[in-house]
Amino acid sequence: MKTIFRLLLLFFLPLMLASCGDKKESAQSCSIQLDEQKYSKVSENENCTNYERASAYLGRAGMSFANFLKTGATDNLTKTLGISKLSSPTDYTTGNRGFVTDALCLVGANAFVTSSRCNGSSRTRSTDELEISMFANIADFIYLNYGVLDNDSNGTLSDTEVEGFTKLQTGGISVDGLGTGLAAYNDNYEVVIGDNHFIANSDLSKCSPYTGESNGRYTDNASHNTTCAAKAIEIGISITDLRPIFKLDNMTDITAGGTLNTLVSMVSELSMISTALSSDFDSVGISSENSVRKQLTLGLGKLDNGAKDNNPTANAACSAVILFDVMFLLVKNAADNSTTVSELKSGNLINTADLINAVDKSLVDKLLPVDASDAMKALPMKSARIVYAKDSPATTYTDSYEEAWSGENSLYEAMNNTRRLGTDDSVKGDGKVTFRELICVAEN
Ligand SMILES: [Ca+2]
Ligand SMILES: [Ca+2]
Repeated sequence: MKTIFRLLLLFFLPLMLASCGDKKESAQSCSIQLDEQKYSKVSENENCTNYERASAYLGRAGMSFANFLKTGATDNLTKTLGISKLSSPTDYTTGNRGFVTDALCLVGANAFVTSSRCNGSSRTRSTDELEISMFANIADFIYLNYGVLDNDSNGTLSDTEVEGFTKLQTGGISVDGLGTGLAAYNDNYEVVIGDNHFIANSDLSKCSPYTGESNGRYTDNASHNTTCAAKAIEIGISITDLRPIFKLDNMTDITAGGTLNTLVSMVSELSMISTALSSDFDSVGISSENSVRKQLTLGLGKLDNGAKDNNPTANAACSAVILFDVMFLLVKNAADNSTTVSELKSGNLINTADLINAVDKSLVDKLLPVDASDAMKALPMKSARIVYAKDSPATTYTDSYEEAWSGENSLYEAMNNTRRLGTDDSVKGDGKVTFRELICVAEN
C-alpha cells in the first residue's frame, strides 16, 4: 500500500504542475490558486473547471503531493489522509471521504455520477478529468478500506481487524462433509458424449437423452433400455464425461442469516471502485501492460490477491478461505429459474477435484458405485452434478436453487445468502476485489 503513494507522487506532481500552463484567463486564476494550495476556494468556485475543482477536493481530502512530501506521511495513511471511522462501506460523507465523494461526483465514472451517491447525469469526460478521476478512485479505495477496517485508526490493517470484519459462521463446517449433507442421487449419472447429454443408471445400462422435459430431466431416473456404450457407438465418439449426480438436502448458512449486509456492500463498493479505476486507466490509454499501471495495481495487491496467501510465497493456499469454499464451490455454479434447458447442461456442476478436495473429502469413494466395472472406472470424470431438495425432509428434487425448500434456516436461504457474497472467480491482479480475496487480506 505504501508503494502506491510514492508512485502517486511522481504521477500527481507533473499533473498538478501542468495545470499552470492553462490558457484561459479565468482558468488561470483557479490553477494558480490550486498551486498555492487554496483548495477550499477552488473546490467551491463554480467558475473553475471540473478538473480544477476535483483536484482541489482531493487536496482537501489530503491527497496532495504537499501532504505526502511530509516525513513519514506514507507510514500511516489513516493519519496522513485524516481517515475517520466510517459507519458502513456506503458512508460516503464522513470525514474526508466527503471530499472524495465531491471529486468523484465532478469527474468520476458514470457509475458514481448517476448513483445515489451523486444523483447526477451521465457525462463524457476529458483526459484531464479522467486522470483526476483515477486518483479519486485510488483515494476512495483507501478511505473505504481503512475507514471500514482500521478499527483503532493506527494506519495498519491487522489480522484481527480483517478477520473480525469478514467473520463467518464456520462452526459445524468442515471439508470432511460437515455442514453440507451431499449424497448420491439414486446412484444416477449424467453421461456426456460430445454435445449429447444423457441420464444414466448406476451401471450405465440405461441411457435416456437429457431433454429438460418430463422423463428427460436430471432429476429423473433413466428409462431407456439402451446402454450408454451403445449410444456412444451410435453417435460415433467416446464418452467425454461421466458425471455422478449428488443430492443436496441441507446446508449450513455460513453467513449466519441476515448479518452479512455490511460484507455484501463492502464487496459491491470495492468492485465498483476497482472497475472504475480499471476503466479510467484504459480510457487514458494506460494499458494493463503499462509499467506505471502495473506498479499502481501492484500496490493494491494486498487486496487483489487471487484469494491466495502470497506472503512470503506467491500463490500459496490462503487458509482463511478454506471453510468458506466448502459452501462457495457448492453454490457458485447453481442454476436458477431463468436457466434454460440448454444452459443447464453446464449449470449445477462442480469440478470433481474441488468436490473431493475442498468440499467433502468423504465423497472420494462415492464418485463411482462400489461394484463399478473396469470400463466405467476408465471413463473420464471431470465434474459432478448437484440437484436440490424441494422439501424437508426431502422427497422431491429440482435443478433450480430458487426452487429449493425455503423459509427459516432453509437450503434456499443458505444458498442465496452465500451467493450474495459474489460468485465471480477470484483472479490475482485483475483489478477487482472479490469477497474471497477480502478474507485473504490478512495473509498478504
Ligand atoms: Ca489498525
Ligand atoms: Ca481479483
